[in-house]
This record gives sequence, structure tokens and C-alpha cells, in this order.
Amino acid sequence: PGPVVCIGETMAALTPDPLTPLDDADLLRVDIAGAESNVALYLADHGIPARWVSAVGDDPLGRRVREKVSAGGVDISGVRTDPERPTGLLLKDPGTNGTRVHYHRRGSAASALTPELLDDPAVADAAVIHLSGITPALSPSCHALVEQALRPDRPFPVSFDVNYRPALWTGRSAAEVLRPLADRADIVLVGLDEAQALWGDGLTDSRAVREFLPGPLHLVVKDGARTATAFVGQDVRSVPALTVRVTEPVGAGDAFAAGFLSGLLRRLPVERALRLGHLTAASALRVTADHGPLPAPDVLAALLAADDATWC
Ligand code: KDG
Repeated sequence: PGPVVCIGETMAALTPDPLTPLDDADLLRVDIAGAESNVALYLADHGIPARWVSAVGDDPLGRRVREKVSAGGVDISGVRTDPERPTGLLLKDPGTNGTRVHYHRRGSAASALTPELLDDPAVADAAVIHLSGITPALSPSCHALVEQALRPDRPFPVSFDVNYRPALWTGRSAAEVLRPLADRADIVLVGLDEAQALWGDGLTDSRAVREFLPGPLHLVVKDGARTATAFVGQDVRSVPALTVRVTEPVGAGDAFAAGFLSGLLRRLPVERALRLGHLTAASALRVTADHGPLPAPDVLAALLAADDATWC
């Protein structure tokens, strides 16, 4: 089978080191941040062939993004360099109520992607295309790209992480744009709190989200640190999350998506795919960067086979 092709913007990310609010920071560490390339990196960690397709600027941050994603074992042969637009930038602002992000990405190289990208040979052999709800917020042409990828006669399955980022949505309604996109995908991941923020408090539990999004064969509703529930056709499976000492949470949703997808592609029972999602998320929760190391393969295999909820 071909690779999982992850399409979306990756930016340079500046994070206070040590972790303090940006207001007080003297030193910033340079990382990279991008939901879809995070998924690609974690897929590669799990031994699943992964390709990240996007655009970066012809600038030092773009070169760093390429190098970091490539160094993680992800195929970047489909990444374009835009000579006219810069690589996007994100600042992480850790606080007592979690991490806020500040974006500097309007007019970035990736925001100029168009549906034509789907004709690129780097997309043609995809086993699965992975997209997120970030991309339609970036620009009208990026929105058109996601619409086109989710056209009814598409030749590839699409995995879609709703990834609602309120700061990116100005003028248009994220709720209206994201519902039909999610409902047309084959595999969808969404947080319960995210679904409520987008579509209303009436979505009181995972079953209500399933009724709201009946389209995807696989729908995973993540209830934060508590549980994740997968609806596969008529079947419903829930697996508790792991207890983890959290350092910095950004990236955990992407890690979960990659773990779950890896499990599906390896044809694991859906409970094990959910557990692999939780285990992969734990690796992201324990580091300040979006992408943290997985446990050694034998440890991961033992954790996957167990049902223990604690891992710190
Ligand atoms: O899921 C983590 C991402 O949100 C982060 O890496 C940055 O892609 C990003 C975004 O657009 O917020």
C-alpha cells in the first residue's frame, strides 16, 4: 500500500524556555508545529509510511521545517517551496490555564495551496489522505482544496481531524464549514468539548456527536483525559485514557490520531487502536514540543497489550 499522505501547513514554533508566559520569557526555543505533519511524524514512529505534502517559504524557517519533518522519517518529496511567500510562525504562550498560541501565518506559503495539489504525483498513490479542520480556515483556496479532497467520487479514503482553532476563524462560521466536511470523511476524530464549542452544548455525550455526524464509517469522540469512544458503523467501543503527568498538551490530539490510524492500518481490534491513540498521545503530553519520543518498541507493545491506565 502507498503512504498516508498528510496535507496541511507546518510552521516554525517559538516556545519560552523554560516554560513561562511569553510576557516573561527571555529565551525562546525554535521547534516546528503543524497538526498534519505531527500526524505524519507519529505515523513514521509507528512504522507506517507517511508523506507530508505542503508548501514552505524559501527562508531559514522553511528549511528548518523541512529538515525536522524529514529527520523524523517522513517523506517530504511533495513539499513545495514558494519563492514569494514566507513560512508561517506560531508562538506558544504557556499559562496556568494551558497554552495559548499566537499565529503569524496570514499570507504564508501554505495558505496559498490550491485544489491542484491533489493532482500532484505525491498524492496519487496515497493509501489514506489525512486532513484537518485547520486547513479550510487558512484561505479560500485551502478551503477549496479540502472540499475537493472530500468530493464524493474521491479515489482515496480520507481521515479528518476536526481540529477547531477558534483564532483562525474570522468572518466565516467554523460550525457551518466543518460539519459537512467532517460528515463526508471516512475516519473522523473530534474532542467532545471541541464538538460542543463548535456545534452547541446539546451534544452532551459521544452518542449525540455520532447522531450529529452519521456519515463517517469511523468516528472517534475523545473525552479529554477520561475516555475515547469509537463508532464503527453500528459498533461502539470506549477505552479509558491513560493517567499522564502533563508537561505541555499541544500535539496530543495529533499523536492520538496517528496512533489510532496506525492501529486501523495494522488491522488491530478497534479497542487496541484506541489504546494506541492514548499511548501515542501520552508521548506528546510529556514534552514541550508537539512531537515526543514513543516508548521503546518492546515497552510500547507491552503497554498496548495491557489495560493499565497509569503511565507517567
Ligand atoms: O495540534 C497541534 C497544532 O495545533 C499545532 O501544531 C499548530 O497546526 C497548528 C495549528 O494550526 O494550530
